[in-house]
Amino acid sequence: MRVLLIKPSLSNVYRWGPQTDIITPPLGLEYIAAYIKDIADVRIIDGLLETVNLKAIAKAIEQFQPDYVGISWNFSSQIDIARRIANIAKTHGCRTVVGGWHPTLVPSETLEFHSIDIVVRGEGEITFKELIQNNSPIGIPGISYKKDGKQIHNPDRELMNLKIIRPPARHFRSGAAKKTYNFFGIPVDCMETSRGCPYSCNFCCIHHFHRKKYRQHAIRNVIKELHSSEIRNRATIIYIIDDNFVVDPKYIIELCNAIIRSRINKYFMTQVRVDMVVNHPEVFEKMADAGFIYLFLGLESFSDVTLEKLNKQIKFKQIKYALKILHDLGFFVHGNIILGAKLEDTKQDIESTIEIAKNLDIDLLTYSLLTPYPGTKLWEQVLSEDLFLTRDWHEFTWSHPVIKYSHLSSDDLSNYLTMAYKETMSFNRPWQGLRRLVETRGLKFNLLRIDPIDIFKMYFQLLKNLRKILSTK
Ligand code: B12
Ligand code: SF4
Repeated sequence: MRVLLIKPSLSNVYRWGPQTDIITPPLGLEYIAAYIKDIADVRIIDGLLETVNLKAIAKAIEQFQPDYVGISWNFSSQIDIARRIANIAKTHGCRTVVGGWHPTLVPSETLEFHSIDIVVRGEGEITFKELIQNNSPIGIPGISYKKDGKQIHNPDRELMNLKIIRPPARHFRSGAAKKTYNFFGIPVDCMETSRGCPYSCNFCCIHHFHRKKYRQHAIRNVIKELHSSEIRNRATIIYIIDDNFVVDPKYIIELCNAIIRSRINKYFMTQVRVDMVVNHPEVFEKMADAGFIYLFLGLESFSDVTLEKLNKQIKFKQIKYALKILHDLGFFVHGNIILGAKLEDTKQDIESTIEIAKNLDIDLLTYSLLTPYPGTKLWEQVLSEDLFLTRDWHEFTWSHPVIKYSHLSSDDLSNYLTMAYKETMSFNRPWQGLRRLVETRGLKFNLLRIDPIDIFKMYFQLLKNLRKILSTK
């Protein structure tokens, strides 16, 4: 059995902001590959690589002649590219399977497309393995498929026990891929230590995907993975992709102690919540000691009323306090703001957000527009109040307006998005971050882990990218 796994390009994903310079490995497909490598001849094509386009994909399918083509469709706005790949695979007689966040959110709609045979809902490791083993979708939990023109949705699969999950099969990466994965110019690898999140922000589709459950990997397995040759020999910075890294302070302190004890000497970045910083500063101190340098925080809004409407369970006062704690610990802090986060927002609300952003002591701020996904409270509200401007997934990029507001037009929102970047992206911010990284934790402390050339390279890339954005918008 031959299986080709494809991660489509991000051609229609969020094009704003410096994070477009982050090119990360196809971790989801590498997890899947780990489960089928013993029962199938597997290859992975990563559409993020410069050399990969639809022609190259068609050629690879022609040469490899896979029985199954599996497409990873995480961003809803990848609809065109995901469908075009499925079309190519179908013309070569392959069975097409799509998995990832988008098909999991809307399996029926996904199956309506003529070139898609099977949808794997939720985590794909065991479901896809069983599909390949049985060479049939019948009776396999977690699968939706078509039979005689009718859709069949098998029951959900139980969530996996992450304590015994196999590590991702990173060895499927090509030489070009190894050279490509970078975070602002620094070799990066991705890892996962948990899945899910216990919070319920009203715009976030995580509950639909992970069914309100939060699960952790075994610490000894995380450490083993960090010591694997693919990570040890190539990556300088490890991006822990967990949606919410600090949920269980005890686990994080144990994990950080294990990282320190095992002398991994890598830098780390991840995503965390403001309230955890404020309530558990000791965890963040330990993270700094373990090599965490870059933290992403979903700030979403500076208005307590809006934060409450989003069910974010944080306050503006906590945002400011969290920034101080993190800066005192030497972290580089990246925050994201949702413009128009409240459906009643006025021009004045957005202008005041931009004013506050200008004066906020943070190293990098990015912005997005409120975007609803099925399975969220926001989706239900926008649907019931008939507020969708479009239901075309192509537009669900977080940078296109997709909702009707009472006091804001689509042009207003697009203009404010441009304005927010232009007015608040200051070159001083990342430089301050660099100074802090060097001064606060001490140059010696940081140099233990990273080549100084790398850190300057990272900042240079960050600034170059900011300049590019500012000059083109
Ligand atoms: C890391 C990450 C990023 C990184 C890298 C993204 C990239 N280049 O791929 C960065 C920071 C750049 C990023 C940015 C954004 N992201 Co993001 N990101 C993630 C995150 C946290 C982890 C992805 C990951 O590696 N997961 C780990 C692997 C193991 O899981 P997986 O890929 O989902 O694969 C599993 C299953 O989905 C399934 N599966 C997946 N593919 C396939 C294929 C087959 C054949 C099968 C059988 C199964 C299968 O099986 C796998 C194993 O269980 C996810 C949320 C999440 N927890 O997954 C959001 C997520 C994908 N991001 C999201 C969004 C919205 C964005 C932004 C638009 C946000 C913004 N406002 O800026 C931007 C887009 C910018 C861009 N140009 O990429 C949304 C997408 C929602 C949607 N429906 O479109 C998600 C789901 C977060 C959320 N809860 O809303 N992101
Ligand atoms: S936005 Fe973050 S904190 Fe809120 S539910 Fe999603 S992952 Fe959890």
